[in-house]
Amino acid sequence: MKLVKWTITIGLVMCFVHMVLGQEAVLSNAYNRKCLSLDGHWKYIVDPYENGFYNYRYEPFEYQSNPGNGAFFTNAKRKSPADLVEYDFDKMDSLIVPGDWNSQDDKLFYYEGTVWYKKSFDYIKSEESNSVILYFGAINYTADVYFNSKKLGRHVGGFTPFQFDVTELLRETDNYLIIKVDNKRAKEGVPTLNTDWWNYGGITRSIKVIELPQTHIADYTIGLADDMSGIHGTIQLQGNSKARQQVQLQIDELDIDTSLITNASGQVDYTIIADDIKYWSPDSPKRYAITLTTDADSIVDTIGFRTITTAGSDIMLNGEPIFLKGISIHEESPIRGGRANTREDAEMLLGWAKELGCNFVRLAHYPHNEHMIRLADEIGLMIWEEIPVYWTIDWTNPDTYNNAENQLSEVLSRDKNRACVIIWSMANETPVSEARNTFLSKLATFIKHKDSTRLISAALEQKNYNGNPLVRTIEDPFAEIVDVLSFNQYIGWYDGNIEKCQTISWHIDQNKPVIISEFGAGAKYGLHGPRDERWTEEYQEYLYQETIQMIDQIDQLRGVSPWLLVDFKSPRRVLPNIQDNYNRKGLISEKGEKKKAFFVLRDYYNSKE
Ligand code: GCB
Repeated sequence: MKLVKWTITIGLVMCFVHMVLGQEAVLSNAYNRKCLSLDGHWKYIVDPYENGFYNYRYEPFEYQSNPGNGAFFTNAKRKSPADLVEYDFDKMDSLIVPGDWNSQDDKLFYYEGTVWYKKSFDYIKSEESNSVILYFGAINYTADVYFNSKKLGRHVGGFTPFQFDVTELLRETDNYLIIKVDNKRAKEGVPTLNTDWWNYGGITRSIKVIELPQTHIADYTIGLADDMSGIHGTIQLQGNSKARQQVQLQIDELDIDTSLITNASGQVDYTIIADDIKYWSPDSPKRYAITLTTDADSIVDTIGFRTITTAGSDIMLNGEPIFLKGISIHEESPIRGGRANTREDAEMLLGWAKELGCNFVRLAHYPHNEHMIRLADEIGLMIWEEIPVYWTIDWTNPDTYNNAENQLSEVLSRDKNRACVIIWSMANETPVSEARNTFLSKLATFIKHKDSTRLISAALEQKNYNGNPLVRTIEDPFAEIVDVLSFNQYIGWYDGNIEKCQTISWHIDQNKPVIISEFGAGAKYGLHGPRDERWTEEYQEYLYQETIQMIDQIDQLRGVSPWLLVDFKSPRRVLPNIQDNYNRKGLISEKGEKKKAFFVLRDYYNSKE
């Protein structure tokens, strides 16, 4: 028999931290919604001069009432490049979506600019009154989206989901979706001009047509109350009948079957006391099947319950101290190459992390695809998620800030119900300045307000203590704001002297957990030699041995995520026969071959509690 559990409204439980739902949040749990996938072959046109977007005065067509009638155009009121005589998509080749263009067309290997994509499809709604949205997993970097000749809007940011409602525009046959994808780097962008990874362009994640009842479950949170007395969260309906609707929340395994009633704005906050929850952890990634049901709608999810906090210099998972045995990962597909975007890619990458003995992964340097997050949740890997606020961002530009905040907000929308995500990282190796401190503090305030169920951090930089190069410290005002003090360090690699590790000591006076978010050395798989010879596997192996000894002396050390699991493509790494466009700091080559240092780290993790 199911017990109806005790439900309290949020007014009575102000002591519980919670997550705030965003106004413009993307649909919660789109991953599990029935959909028509638009993956597959898309026609494409490469447009380096952006003739499909600008007229010969370099004015965008869509902002003009009469753009002029140059020789290139069939009509002056053109709203989409499909109207351009030369732009005959049907005669063009195809690219596979999801996928980057660089690894699909040799001519586009180095290309940074605009490519137009087009896909046609028929669609018959199952209920005439239903709403239909187009859901985009991610497009790098700027996407101008046109549907049936109408501009839906523009999205900026290469690694997060967004959506448009197309209910009014949809027809039963010959719908066509055209997307201008532009991956040009920009000073004011996030990331900015300069990075150490390949700027893969294209529709890199899936696009779905999702049909929803007119009034539907648009957004929800569900998690463990911070005093662990039960579960709590918020549900938000959208649609004409969202007010005073009944929502049934069921978790069979916990005997929970609770009726909730939305308020006038379609929202309900709830807390349900439950004392028999098995908590999620890497050792036991227990998750519960949940169902939310309304008159018209129903959605299932799989949810782990955990708390993550700090106490002095400890990281506490479910109230117990834990050491984060991690590895950093770029979103690149081993063996196949290009952006990783399938469940199989995630299985390979996270499978290797497990083999290393990891309980934690740092997904660098931008939000990774959702398969990574879902799989980590399932197999028990804690995650550090990060936005591409990397190196030298345009700190004083308000648009740049808004862009960064928007990316953070979109990844939060997507992943807020995943227990495995324990850290939001605001930035990587950003130089201290007033403007940067303000920028990062604002981001931290934003995410803390939206989600106090996770820790925040940033990969900071270390420096000499009192001018002494042998004593290292963290001197950064943002160190006062983060929950976890993380920093990157490459002692023994960029200085070329591994023995230096034996002479370094650490002066860290912040009473916070410390994570070494990066260390590493480049090695070409199969290249052997003495341990002081750069690029050999022996050099990398020795650096790992010495670094582990060095950082183990930091009292507050509570985790490490070395740089990194697999060699990855970067235009900065051009040394012939060694790098060949790859950053070689992987413990595994891009072909899947394990280097000697892999086993050093594995042994260290196996020896750690
Ligand atoms: C870093 C960066 C990372 C680079 C790495 C390197 O500090 O955070 O993006 O790839 O160093 O290999 O130098």
